[in-house]
Amino acid sequence: MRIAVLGGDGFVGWPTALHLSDLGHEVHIIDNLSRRWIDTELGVQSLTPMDSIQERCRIWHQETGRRIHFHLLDLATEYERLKLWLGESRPDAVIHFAEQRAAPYSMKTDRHKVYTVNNNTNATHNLLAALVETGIDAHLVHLGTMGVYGYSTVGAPIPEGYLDVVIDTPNGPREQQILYPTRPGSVYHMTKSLDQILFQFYAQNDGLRITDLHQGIVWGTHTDQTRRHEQLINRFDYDGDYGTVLNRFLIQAAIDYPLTVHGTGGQTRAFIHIQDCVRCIELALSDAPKSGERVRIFNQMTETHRVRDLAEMVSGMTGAKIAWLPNPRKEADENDLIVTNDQFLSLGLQPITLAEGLLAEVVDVARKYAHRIDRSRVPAVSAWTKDLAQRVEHDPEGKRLRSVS
Ligand code: USQ
Repeated sequence: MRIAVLGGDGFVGWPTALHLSDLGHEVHIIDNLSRRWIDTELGVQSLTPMDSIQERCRIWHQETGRRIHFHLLDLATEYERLKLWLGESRPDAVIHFAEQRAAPYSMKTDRHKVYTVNNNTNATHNLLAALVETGIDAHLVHLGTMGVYGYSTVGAPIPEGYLDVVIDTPNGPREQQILYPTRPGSVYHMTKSLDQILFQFYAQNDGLRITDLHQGIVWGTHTDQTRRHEQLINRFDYDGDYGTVLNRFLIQAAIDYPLTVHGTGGQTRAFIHIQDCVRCIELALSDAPKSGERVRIFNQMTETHRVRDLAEMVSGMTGAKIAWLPNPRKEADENDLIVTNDQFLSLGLQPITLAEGLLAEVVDVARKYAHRIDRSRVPAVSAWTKDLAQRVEHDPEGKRLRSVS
């Protein structure tokens, strides 16, 4: 297949591009390199040293003989170029990762909220409009998030996209399936909720074939392909905006930084290893909906964990201390989470679990590159509201001199 990977320079996009190229597909990365610009804005860098996208593609060709093509294009602002590219290249599948993906970044300031909404919503809508206009029958696979549903305790499993409801009508009760209600907990998660509605409309109005993957928090860094050469290495974010919770705990342990648990750490979240992410995308590609069918929605996660249990596990493995910090986010202190993922299991996914010792591998990555960590970028200081900003802990290590009078 000819596959366009939009956002193919990112944390999940890059290993996906490699995985699909390895399977023999013709892969085209489309990316505006915004993630690299955001690193510059924030004054941080990936824990792992990343080469330019062109160099990464060159090394992949050198190692495998396969070519990955790179196109510098901004989906959100360059609609005409996008349409032209799609019309000329006519991909069989389009995988859409090209959105700003950090909840804390999306909540930093009003400017970051505006950027995240403009970028994510326009990117998705431009793509949908261009697919209709060019008449391409490509299967669109979108990286969505479990977080569209929010994280209050429901007491029942979260189904894969659709909820059976019974509606009282004048003629008696009627059964229906509706999109599972969204309840996003950040501006970023809100944009992914808006995406769902855009997909629903374009699938029903224009017969676009769409799969939406509701992914959990990704952990790990290597996949089979990124391991092949040091210069193919994946990015690894550890800073307070882009680092995700388990990867952050692992690098914190590696540099003897207290594990930054928000609140009581009672938040339960869905997780998936990066190797399973790329496998799930392969599986989703092999099971495309037909034109006229509703959007196919998968829960792309393999296990759920409570944040404090993860902190205690990493602490037990490494001896790291735990810092219990005021939560900068507006989220439930404690929640349960039950998620169904039957569709991927039935397609043959064999999940990699935390228990398999892979955590140690990530600690090794963290130790190897620990010299690249800027400790001042570790605290998560982006607050969800002005009130919460008052009590954000900027110094989890307790190193700053404090007044005693
Ligand atoms: N947390 C801590 N300490 C930290 C960092 C986070 O206790 O140092 C807590 C947060 O308060 C939150 C939980 O850990 O309760 C998860 O935070 P996260 O930063 O790991 O994940 P999140 O902001 O939800 O976003 C990440 C990805 C996003 C993806 C999402 C999947 O950045 O792109 O959509 O995970 S999900 O969480 O299932 O919505």
